[in-house]
Amino acid sequence: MKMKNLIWSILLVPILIAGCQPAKKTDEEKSAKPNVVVIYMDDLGYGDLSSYGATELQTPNIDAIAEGGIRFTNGYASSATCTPSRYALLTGSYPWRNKDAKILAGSAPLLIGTDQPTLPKMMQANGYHTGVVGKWHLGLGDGALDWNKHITPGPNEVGFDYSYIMAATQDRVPTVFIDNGNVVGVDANDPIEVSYKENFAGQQTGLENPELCRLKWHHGHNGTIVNGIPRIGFMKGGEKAKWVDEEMSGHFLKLAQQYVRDHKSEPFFLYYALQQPHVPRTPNPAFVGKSGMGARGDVILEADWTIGEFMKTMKEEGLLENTLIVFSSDNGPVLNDGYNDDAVEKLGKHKPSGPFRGGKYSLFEAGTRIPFITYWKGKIKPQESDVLVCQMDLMASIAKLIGVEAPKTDSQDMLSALLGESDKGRENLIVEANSKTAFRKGNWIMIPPYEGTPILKQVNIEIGNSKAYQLYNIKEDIDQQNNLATTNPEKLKEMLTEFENIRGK
Ligand code: NG6
Ligand code: CA
Repeated sequence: MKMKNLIWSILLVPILIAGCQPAKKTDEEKSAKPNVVVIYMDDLGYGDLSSYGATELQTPNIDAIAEGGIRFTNGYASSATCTPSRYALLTGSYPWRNKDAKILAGSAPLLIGTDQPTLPKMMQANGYHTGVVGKWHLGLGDGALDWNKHITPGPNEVGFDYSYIMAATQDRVPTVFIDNGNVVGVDANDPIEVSYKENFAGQQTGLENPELCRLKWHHGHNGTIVNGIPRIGFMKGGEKAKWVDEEMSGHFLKLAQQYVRDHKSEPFFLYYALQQPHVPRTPNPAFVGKSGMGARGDVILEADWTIGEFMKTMKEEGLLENTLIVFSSDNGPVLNDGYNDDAVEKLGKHKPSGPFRGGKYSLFEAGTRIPFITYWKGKIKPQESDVLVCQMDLMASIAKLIGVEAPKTDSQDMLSALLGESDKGRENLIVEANSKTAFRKGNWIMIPPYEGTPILKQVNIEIGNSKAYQLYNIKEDIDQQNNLATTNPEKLKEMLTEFENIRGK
């Protein structure tokens, strides 16, 4: 070998070796693809956190996220119930555009079309690993669902590489976990059957055997008894697959932590959907009695602790500086949602709805105005923001964050507001409750006339129905007591016209 070639070879070797090894990510490359974690609660009200004004409950771990990030005071879920809010969060579409986006039975087919754009699909296509842990409630399968076989389509067909879920809610059958489409603990000798129409011969129900229930049903919830708790719907078999309610929170936590550890070296999107404080409220024994407010308070404290543990893992893995964390809830609060669990009796001075009127199921503010926090260590400056934002906007905002074009949906890019770099939010928003809609623009809220009961008696919540138009100035009249529809007809007309332009007549 000539001297010159030898020198070249010596020079080239380290370059070639370096070329074969996976390149270590520079800080710049890392921040170009920050991780995104959505921590999503179920039925947590605006007033349920001490960082949102609660005085009777202390939620230090969620408060720490709020104190280190942005505490939004005008943050909305798109709906006053679970399924439609989650639909909007994951698809960026107003749920009222899809007539099936209502509270789903545990056996309902998948609500999101497999050809529909979704937030996780968008991330997947741009090099992210995507995962969901926790409550799903967006339907599974395509109609003929066999719980004993691989279940598809489901989360894995609409954008999630990894899914570990409960099908619907903690109060609905089947009371089993589903790991990437397969029921955990499924047993061919004890097949699972599920029906929302009729009971299976010989199966005990809350209706016929109330004496077997450790938690008494108040309305609904009188189907199959699992772990002493009567549920919505009927289920047979699957003994080994049934979850232990008191262990659910810890179980989801471990999986969320494991997900983060497994995917820390690649960009990831985690949708961590906790089940608290939805019914049945089944605190782990470590939290029983801790709130003095009964099971509803106890499970909020448990969720707060759980989120603290999750945040510890994020910190230990060095991920906080490179992750946008969004914390929110799918709809407003409810006390008695079908079980006699002392939520009403032990409430004391606590105000789950905060200063707002209504609650879960309501077109009034407390139905959809929920805690909404963004956190990103070192990137987001701690602050409070009164900018109007909706969970539906995460899709377009995250598209901006990761530098891709967002699919065309109702989702609007609010990234600057979510990072605290702008005070410009949505100009308007349509919120939804039980397929009825109301319109917010600026500080005004308009609720069109609706037939139906003004108060949902079973849960004791004003849901917003009235034969007259309702118009409120939410800034001056935070609890919606002064209907200005007749005194300010110009404003009403302006609101109505704009609402109908978006919603259609
Ligand atoms: C209702 C249930 C309620 C709750 C809700 C769904 C009855 C009488 N009430 O139908 O308990 O499960 O559905 O809540 O069955 S959500 O937060 O998932 O939307
Ligand atoms: Ca909910």
